[in-house]
Amino acid sequence: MAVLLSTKSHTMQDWKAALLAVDPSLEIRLFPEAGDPAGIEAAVVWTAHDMMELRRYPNLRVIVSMGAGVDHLFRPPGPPPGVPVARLVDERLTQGMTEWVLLNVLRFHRQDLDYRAQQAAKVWHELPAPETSARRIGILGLGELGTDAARALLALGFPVMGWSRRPKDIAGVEGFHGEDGLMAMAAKADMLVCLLPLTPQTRGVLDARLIGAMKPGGFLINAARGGHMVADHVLAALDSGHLAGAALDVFEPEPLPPESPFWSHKRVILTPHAASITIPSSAAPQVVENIHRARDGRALVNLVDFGAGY
Ligand code: NDP
Ligand code: OXD
Repeated sequence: MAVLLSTKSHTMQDWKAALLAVDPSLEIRLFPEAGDPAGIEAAVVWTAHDMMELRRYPNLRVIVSMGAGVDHLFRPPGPPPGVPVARLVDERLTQGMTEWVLLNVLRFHRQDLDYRAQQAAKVWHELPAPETSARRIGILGLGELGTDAARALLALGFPVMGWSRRPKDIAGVEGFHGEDGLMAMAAKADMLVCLLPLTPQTRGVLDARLIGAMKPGGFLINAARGGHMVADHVLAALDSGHLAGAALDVFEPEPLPPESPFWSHKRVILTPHAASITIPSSAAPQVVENIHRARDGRALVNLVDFGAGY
């Protein structure tokens, strides 16, 4: 039985090598050359893959996402009925995200947008010293990524709040949940950081209502999914100055079209869905573990909860 691998062409060979380094006995087929559909037992896929295709494989036992997010797999028609889906929880992916969050929190906290503008205009002018203990950060999503970012920000001395679906108790983090909790957190936040999965419940959460609940002059940081953000609302808040800046890694659609105003907005820091990139050699052991578990009928690790959608 074989493993189907489907990802961006430039990472396909790296993934194949990484999986074979863990288990040299795997037969790996590179999409679209899947061969006999009945011979496929596992599919390791990233966004480009069409779920309709996977319905043609009668012996498929598991689908593994090459990333932490699985929203793309749940777009209609969704995974084939009865086939479990696993996602990645990976130390290096988490570390990469925490670095990206820290980079942007510190960039805004240390008035870097203003200092860059002053540099461009050759202005020598000292701005008031920022106070770390007074810059309150609210994190939407306290999962693998949100919790790690929260701990790193706490270690730097920022007051940290977090919003999750279920109540959570993380030392030093003021917890919120539910719709009221989100608005209460936003009202206290100087910066909001979105690290939520994209589900029907979280789509569009970064909208005028949420941003309007923040104090004027706040910052928005989104590394989750473009679908969390109502783009026009974020742009309007940046243009009015209610938001003093935004660091955005994810968009809908991707790649971001050249005509998007985000590209040239002076208060926007933009990266091309690169906040944290999966490193195949780091992720491969858990992917192979899940292939073995599915083959033996054992419980999967990092199993996606279809009911919750993440
Ligand atoms: P987890 O599943 O570990 O955590 C998700 C968190 O979001 C949990 O705290 C969960 O609450 C919370 N949540 C889910 N739904 C809701 C809701 N309706 N209301 C409030 N809170 C909710 O995910 P990860 O931390 O591993 O990843 C988060 C996302 O980051 C991924 O789904 C992906 O989209 C994105 N990502 C982006 C990358 C990039 O490079 N830009 C790289 C990697 C990931 P609870 O704790 O109660 O379950
Ligand atoms: C992920 C991503 O979900 O890269 O891992 O966005």
